[in-house]
Amino acid sequence: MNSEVEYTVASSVATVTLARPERLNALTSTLLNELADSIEEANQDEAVRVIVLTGKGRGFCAGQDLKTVSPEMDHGDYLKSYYHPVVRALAGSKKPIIAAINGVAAGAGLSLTLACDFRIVQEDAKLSLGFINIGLVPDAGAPYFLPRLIGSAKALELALLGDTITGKQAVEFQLVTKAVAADRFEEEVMDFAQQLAARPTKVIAYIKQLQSASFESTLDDMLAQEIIYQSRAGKTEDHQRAVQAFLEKKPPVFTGR
Ligand code: T3D
Repeated sequence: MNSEVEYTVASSVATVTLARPERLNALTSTLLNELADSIEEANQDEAVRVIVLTGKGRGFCAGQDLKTVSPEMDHGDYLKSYYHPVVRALAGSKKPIIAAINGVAAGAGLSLTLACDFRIVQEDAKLSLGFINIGLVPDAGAPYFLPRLIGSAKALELALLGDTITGKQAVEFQLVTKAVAADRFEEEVMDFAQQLAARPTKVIAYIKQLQSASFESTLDDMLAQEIIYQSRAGKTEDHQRAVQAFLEKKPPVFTGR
């Protein structure tokens, strides 16, 4: 049973909630272990077609719990043991993951959202990479994901200045999928999740795997990869039924098989 992460499944959506609201869901080793396990559990569960990652209370996540950091600890070892399994679980998830950023996201809290597929943020949420403000380099996958998401110049701006931007400004940075008013936030996140859940789940996994291979591959590599994944997609029940539905002039119904 988890103590710092809540996990629920409803209507094909697994909601994974960082649950230390009294500390703005600041990250501990326990929380990070539970988070990696929850993402794994959602991936194993056939009833789950979409994962939503969010925070309990008024914030999403304030980054590493600075009350647990000591001069004796080796930050590199800590990253390897606790953060990297989470980053790998998020980035390697076969199911699409939406980071529902319900308030402040700072430091590694923001980094973790970058490993997700979509980021929906509250308009007035405050986002900050912030590592530089405490004399650390960005981590938890941010140096990998951020330049890929928003380009080198903007990534360096956020990393070196450590400025706080609002959810609305994050849209201009192309850092997030969309910004939503606080009073419509939960509804919009769930609508978005349901739209994704109604799509061909296996094919979504193939698209994610193909795209993640892209930046490290040559054209020939990618042409070889698309042969493999399109061959798999073509054998799915969802593809075959969708073609049939098209021919019968009906809307497709995807079951994720
Ligand atoms: O080993 C490693 O590799 C370490 C990895 C590090 C990765 C990182 O994430 S480094 C970045 C760490 N995070 C920060 O530097 C952010 C620190 N927090 C803040 O700057 C502010 O709290 C926020 C901007 C996030 C929010 O401000 P505000 O005014 O909305 O809330 P607050 O009053 O500052 O915080 C509320 C409570 O949460 C407060 O506790 P209290 O005083 O009511 O008992 C505050 O101390 C606590 N809190 C907030 N952030 C953290 C925290 N406690 C521990 N660690 C935190 N990161």
